[in-house]
Amino acid sequence: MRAVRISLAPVAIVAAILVAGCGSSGSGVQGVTIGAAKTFALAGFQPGGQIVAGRPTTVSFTVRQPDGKPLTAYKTGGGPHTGVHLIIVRNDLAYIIHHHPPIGPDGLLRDTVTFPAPGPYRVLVDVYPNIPGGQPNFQLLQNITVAGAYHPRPLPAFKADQVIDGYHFSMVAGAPQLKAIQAAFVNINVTDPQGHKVTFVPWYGALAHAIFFHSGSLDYFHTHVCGAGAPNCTSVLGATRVSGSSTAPGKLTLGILLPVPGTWELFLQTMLGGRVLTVPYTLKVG
Ligand SMILES: [Cu+2]
Repeated sequence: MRAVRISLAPVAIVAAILVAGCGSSGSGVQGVTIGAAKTFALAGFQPGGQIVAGRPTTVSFTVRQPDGKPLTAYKTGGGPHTGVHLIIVRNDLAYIIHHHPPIGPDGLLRDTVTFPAPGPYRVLVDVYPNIPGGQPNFQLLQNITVAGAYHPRPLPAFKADQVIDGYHFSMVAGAPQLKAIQAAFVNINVTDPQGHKVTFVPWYGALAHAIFFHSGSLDYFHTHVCGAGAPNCTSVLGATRVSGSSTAPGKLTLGILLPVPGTWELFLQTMLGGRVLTVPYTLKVG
């Protein structure tokens, strides 16, 4: 396919102001441009050249602190809320990439990403800094374009039962009734290709990750299901806190907490059979 130059949109220096906890970039945040010297920002984002679909691409950047120096102190330890979460979606939410790249020397983040198809993508960097008394996390954004013809896809209809790689995911009560800012829980039963209840294992500090993007605005939220006693698992939106649980093999209880109404895509991610499986659910939030 023909390569076109990547476009680096000015949204790069838009920082997110932060809702505490696992955090969302809620509506109203993305248009706020803040002087580069006064807040956190992505610095040195690469690639600055063309991106070709299907080809491993090095993505790298640092998080610049308000004083201009790269951030090098990140939260560590158990649970999912550590380091940097690199989450990339195509704007139509047809694809998601979720990595936790290691923090390199001088705070350099570097990862290899293979973009699956052409089109515009949102790169969301969810940062968990180790700043005593500071905010637990915040998000920084970068828009990029992968060369070639973009054929946006409509979101799939909600499906309570889905089979991914032979594993069966069943949202027990069907489509949940959701309201903005109100925490809700859904139960999902998971069986392996032989019909047995699966055993969940931690991946990036959690048994399951629930990543939510708002269709259109690309607002973001993220909740987790953690093992018993795992630290750093609760997500916070304003005054509301939510975390999921898994009380029996094959059973996930997901916490859902979304800042605004509309259509949201939930990407449920869990590692089964040595692979990360992604299960998409299209949710309506009133
Ligand atoms: Cu996660």
